[in-house]
Amino acid sequence: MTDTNFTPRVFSGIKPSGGLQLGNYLGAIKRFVGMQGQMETVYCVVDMHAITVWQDPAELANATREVAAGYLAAGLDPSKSILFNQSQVAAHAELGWIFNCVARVGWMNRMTQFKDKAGSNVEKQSLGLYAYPALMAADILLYHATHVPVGEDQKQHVELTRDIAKKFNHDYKVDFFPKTTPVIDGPATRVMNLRDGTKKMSKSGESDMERINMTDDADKIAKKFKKAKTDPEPLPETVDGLADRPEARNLVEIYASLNDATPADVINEYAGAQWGRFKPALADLAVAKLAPISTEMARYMDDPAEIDRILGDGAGRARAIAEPILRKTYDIVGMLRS
Ligand code: AQP
Repeated sequence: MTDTNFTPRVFSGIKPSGGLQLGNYLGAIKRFVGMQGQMETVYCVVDMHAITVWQDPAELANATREVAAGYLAAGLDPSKSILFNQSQVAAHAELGWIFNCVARVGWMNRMTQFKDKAGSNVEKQSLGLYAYPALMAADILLYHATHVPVGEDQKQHVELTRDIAKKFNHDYKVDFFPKTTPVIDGPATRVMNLRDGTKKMSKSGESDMERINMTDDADKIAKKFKKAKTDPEPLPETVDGLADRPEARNLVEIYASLNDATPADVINEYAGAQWGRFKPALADLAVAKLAPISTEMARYMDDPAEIDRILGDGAGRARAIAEPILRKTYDIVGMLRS
């Protein structure tokens, strides 16, 4: 439920841990653009989150620009939204430390994304990967954000943000941080891996064939959808028929999201269709929707100085909101400042 004691404000981010993939676009960026103009919107390239796993320093700045180019190419307008990269606003790290001291180890131990990413190799992971949901809470609460559009995989972290805000308010007897609402809507809040419909599509997944990159050309997109794993059955007559068919459901949901439709609309059009008919139609639709964005991304990437200027300007506007909130937090906690 939305916290009506606070002015509505949106915050969300994407980490530059590789090139953008279709899940980032449908589950996040496309929805970020949709919220622009409805309330104040603050969007971040969360480079401090990216280094929770190793990032080549020679690549990181470029990957940061590429996520920014993806935002801009998809329609984020820097005159309507604040757009910046996280490491340019030091208050994120400062509030992140305070929240490390509010969050409980037991809460962090329940974070399923850490378990998925660490696998059986927990001891070798960075402390940052384990603590990252507390930094994410700081990213959000530093702006007193009331709404956070994310994909389904981030729901647990936004719920943790609410728990951190609640404990801070309770421990210090204040009503300072809002209860943030995760905004998870539309048909593609969990885009799945094209080779395994039980795993999420990711930037850092092992095989390039399992994801659509925002920079893939038409041939690659067609090839990846053609080779996408499916079961042998044709598309069902009703959406209920997708229930136990993860790969089929994923392709229908991608089609629906790209076409601003619902899975039921897609099934109405393609009921009983064989994959030989549906997959080329999906590839054509994806190319029609993604090609203008990737062309625009390339145009932005040809002018890195302009991207840096936009991020620098956004960082200044972000600091103007964040720093007073951080100062007030220090006062509440009792930090002496001379
Ligand atoms: N497959 C997905 N379907 C829907 N939404 C997705 N998001 C990511 N993958 C999907 C959403 O994109 C936003 C930014 O995510 P992120 O880059 O900060 O972290 P992530 O979720 O860990 O993304 P990746 O692509 O899986 O990165 P790697 O492989 O580096 O960990 C979030 O809103 C997320 O929900």
